[in-house]
Amino acid sequence: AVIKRDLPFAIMREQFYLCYQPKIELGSGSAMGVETLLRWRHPKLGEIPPLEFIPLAEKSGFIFEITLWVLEQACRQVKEWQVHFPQLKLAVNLSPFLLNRKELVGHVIYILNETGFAPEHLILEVTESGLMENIETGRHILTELKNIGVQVAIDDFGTGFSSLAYIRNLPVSMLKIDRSFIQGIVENSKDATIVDTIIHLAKSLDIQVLAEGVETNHQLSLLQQMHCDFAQGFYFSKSLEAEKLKQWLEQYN
Ligand code: G
Ligand code: G
Ligand code: NA
Ligand code: MN
Repeated sequence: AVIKRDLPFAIMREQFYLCYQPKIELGSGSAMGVETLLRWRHPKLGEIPPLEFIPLAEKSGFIFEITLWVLEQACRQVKEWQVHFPQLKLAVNLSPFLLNRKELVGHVIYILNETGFAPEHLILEVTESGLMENIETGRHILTELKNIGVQVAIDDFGTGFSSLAYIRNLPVSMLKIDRSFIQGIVENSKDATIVDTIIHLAKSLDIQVLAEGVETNHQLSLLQQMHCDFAQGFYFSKSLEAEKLKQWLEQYN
């Protein structure tokens, strides 16, 4: 109840902050970009996980304001990092509830202009299940985003009952294979087959593919053998606060 009561004030009271997790290009081994993840530090309750407050924000509609806040902050931050790491892309999670907000694209354009962030360096991540539930309006917004140069990635791919035949007709530039499949690829040959198949099909559709939740060297080498394009996970780094992430970039590259 406190969470619900205080959520609408969290931006104004400066209780939100962002963490960033790096994404690695497996071919070159270099950092391709970062995914930003929202954190809420409540003065009484401490750290409140997004899984607790994002659903509330979605119900109340406050997710719209939160997402724009995240986008603006992260664009400013990554723009700073791009001075030293010009290739760096920024990925922001987009709640499926926003796929039917027609004003969204106008706000995205406004924030890109205001921060001077290149649209080609922005990736918006939409979960597979969220997209499938809002397929018609989703298609419309994704097309508009593509037209302004923003990339769209399908998050948690493999969990949402879509087919690649469906994805083929959406303006999507990357699939993020859900970490539940990556977890098992070393021990479980079925998981390995699923991952290998997703990678092959994505490539044949000219869509980039990223493995989520990579935790071990063994998983990484399998993914390299499968010619996966990108990876993300604790093996490289957990999500870090801005200052720490900057240090990570400096040491990694
Ligand atoms: O890193 P973490 O435990 O915080 O992420 C938990 C979940 O919260 C993930 O599914 C992630 O996509 C989601 N999440 C984190 N930040 C945001 C955000 O800014 N917007 C939305 N919609 N979801 C987010
Ligand atoms: O749904 P989304 O992919 O946006 O969620 C990001 C979530 O995945 C965050 O909670 C983040 O902490 C978690 N995460 C990122 N990398 C790893 C990993 O290597 N292993 C595990 N178990 N979780 C991870
Ligand atoms: Na994500
Ligand atoms: Mn995911």
